[in-house]
Amino acid sequence: IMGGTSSLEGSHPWMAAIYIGQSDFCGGTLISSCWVVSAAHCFFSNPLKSQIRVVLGQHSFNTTSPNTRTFGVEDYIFPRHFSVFNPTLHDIVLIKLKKQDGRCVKKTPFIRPICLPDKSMTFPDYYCCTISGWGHTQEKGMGYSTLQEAGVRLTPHDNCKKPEVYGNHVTSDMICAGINGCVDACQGDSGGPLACGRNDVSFLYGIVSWGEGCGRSNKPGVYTKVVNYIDWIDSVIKRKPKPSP
Ligand code: 4AZ
Repeated sequence: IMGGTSSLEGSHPWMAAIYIGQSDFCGGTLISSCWVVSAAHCFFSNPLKSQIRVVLGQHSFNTTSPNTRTFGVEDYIFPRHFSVFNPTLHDIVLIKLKKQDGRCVKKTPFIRPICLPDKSMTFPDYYCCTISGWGHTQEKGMGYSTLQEAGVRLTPHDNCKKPEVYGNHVTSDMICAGINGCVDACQGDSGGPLACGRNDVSFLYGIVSWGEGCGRSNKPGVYTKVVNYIDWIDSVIKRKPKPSP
């Protein structure tokens, strides 16, 4: 995260740290007792499940504490249309945690799922949402040890689709955020949440996906638009879908 600040421990209790193989890392978000969502592009090399660890309740990078719980991965599932040849499209993956003594997550003050929006939920242009992660704090920088957070404003879609911004690379399955550079997600933040609040409740509105560099002016961060995938998420995690109006 560029332009952020260190978070207070426990202030992003849905934040997951996902360690893949020997050296890959991504963020993720806990959405129910056994399921974490992240970015599909983090998994596009089809890593062995046995080589993946999901840490919840983590504050400092690569550091366990009495507040952390570490899970193995039972499975990970891409949406039907995800393709490794175009990994910025449909950049969402569902990760099923392995149970430990018959359950996955036991809620604690440091570990609890975020709310999923319903599929008709929208937030207005320029609305201020929150990103968090352990990724680079400069485009040519390093990861940060304590979980960083920052406020970013939602970029109007027409603006993000301008030729001098991203043109047709940005689709209706994406949300842009970050208006004038400086504050942005960066390498290592991929898969983590863009959380937007309503009435003091945080909703998972986007997933850190891509962008040209980090914090460049006219190059906002691009996020997977979670509301477009709610039916798919419901079907995979067998959550009861809300009756549509
Ligand atoms: C990355 O490489 C990455 N500025 C993630 C987010 C952004 C750029 C790059 C957005 O994972």
